[in-house]
Formats: sequence, structure tokens, C-alpha cells
Amino acid sequence: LSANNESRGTLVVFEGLDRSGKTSQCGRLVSYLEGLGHSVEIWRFPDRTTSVGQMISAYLTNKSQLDDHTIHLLFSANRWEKRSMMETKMKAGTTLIVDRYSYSGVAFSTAKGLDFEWCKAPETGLIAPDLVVYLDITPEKAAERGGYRGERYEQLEFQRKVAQHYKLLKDSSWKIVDACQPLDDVEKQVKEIVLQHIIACQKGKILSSLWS
Ligand code: Z5A
Repeated sequence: LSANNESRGTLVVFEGLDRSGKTSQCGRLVSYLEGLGHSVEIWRFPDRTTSVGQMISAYLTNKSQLDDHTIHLLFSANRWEKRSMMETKMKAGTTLIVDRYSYSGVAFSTAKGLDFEWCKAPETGLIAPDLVVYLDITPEKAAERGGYRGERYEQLEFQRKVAQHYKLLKDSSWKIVDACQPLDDVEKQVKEIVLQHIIACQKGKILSSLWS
């Protein structure tokens, strides 16, 4: 990606099964980084506030039916519609803490039986995360946390398949954190990992594109 990468923000993505603690950890991390004086924002995908996001939300809450390929492309479109804003913010020095990204897109759709490469293709060219924090928990342990809202994918057998497909996506940007530890212990580990990456980005680490 072109332009000046000096002191750019860092793209940190949280991934993991439903109930793995992504939202809790994103919130804690943002408060911590703000306290240190960083410019930081919390984002999440799906972003249900856009018109594409509202179609996704209706699907997830079983208010509408969509072909598996169609919903996959909508999830991807939901990221593409935020891509230029993401780049602008990062180049202006803002770190983005993002709750789910393309890895969710591929893991969930391939768990339904769609082709792996077909699922990756529309994600190609989005901004590559500097760091993916994968909150690792078994589907059984996650289900014990309760609080499923009855959304479409919140079933144990399906979450098992998602966990298997996530493993195929792991690359050098991933850090696996044991999400079964107490919240405070997960938080401590996450903070250390993220700070190292923020420093690397401030030193001029190049912004790159995903899967290209
Ligand atoms: N999806 C897709 O198919 N394609 C895509 O491209 C994208 C997503 C982006 C909606 O996601 C669905 O869309 C999702 C994937 C699919 N489906 N599923 N399953 P979402 O992000 O809107 O919803 P979610 O992933 O289900 O988020 P969540 O329910 O908010 O889970 P979470 O963020 O990982 O967990 P949490 O809210 O932080 O914590 C859950 C509970 O566990 C809560 O009571 C916490 O207090 C507790 N908790 C958290 N950490 C701990 C620890 N360490 N110990 C004990 N208890 C804990």
C-alpha cells in the first residue's frame, strides 16, 4: 500500500469462537491504550449500522434467508465498505482494535461447506492485520459461558467445525492466547503482545494487503 507509513496506527484483529471473550478483551484493551495516550478506536464486523450490515443482522437473527454464497459476499462487502476509512484512520496514526475480520468470514462459510479458496478471494486486497489475537477456547467450554442469543451460528456442532477451519487460516501474524484463563490473565497477556506490535508499527512497519 502506498503513502507514508511513519507513525501509523496498528491494525489489531481479535478472532475466536463465539463467547471466547473477544468483545470483553477489545473493550479492556482500548481503555488501556487510551490511558497510555494512544489514539485508538474499537471496530467490529459485522458492522450492523450500514445498510449491508442490516441485511447481515436480519440473516443472523433468522429474520431473513439468504443463499450461503450471498451472505458470504455480504460479510465481505461489509468490510470493503469500511476499507478506505480504515486506511485513512491508520495513516493518521489511529490504532484500530477490530472484533472479527476476514478470518471469521472464511472460517464460518467454509464450516458450512463452501470452498476455502472461493471464500478467501473476495477478502483479497483488504488491509492485512498487523496482529491477529486468536482467543483459543474449546466449543464446549465456550458454550458453558452461556448467553447465546439464539443467533444462527450459535450451536455447538457448528462451532466445532468453525474451530477446525480457523486452524487452516493461522499465519505468522497470529498469536494464540489461552482464552480459558481468567479474564484478567487473558487481558495481561493481550496487552503485552499488542504493545510490542504497536511499537513495531510506529517504527515504520509497512502496511500490507491481505492474501495477495
Ligand atoms: N460472522 C461470519 O459468519 N462472517 C463474517 O465475516 C463475520 C462474522 C465478521 C456475529 O458475530 C456472527 O457473525 C458470528 C460470526 C459470524 N457468529 N457466531 N457465532 P458477533 O461478533 O456479532 O457475535 P459473537 O462473536 O457471537 O460475539 P460475542 O457473543 O459477543 O462473543 P465474544 O465477543 O467472543 O465474547 P464476550 O462477549 O466478550 O464474552 C462472552 C461471555 O463470556 C461474557 O459473559 C463474558 O463475561 C464471559 N467471558 C469472557 N471472557 C471470559 C473469561 N476469560 N473467563 C470467564 N468468562 C469470560
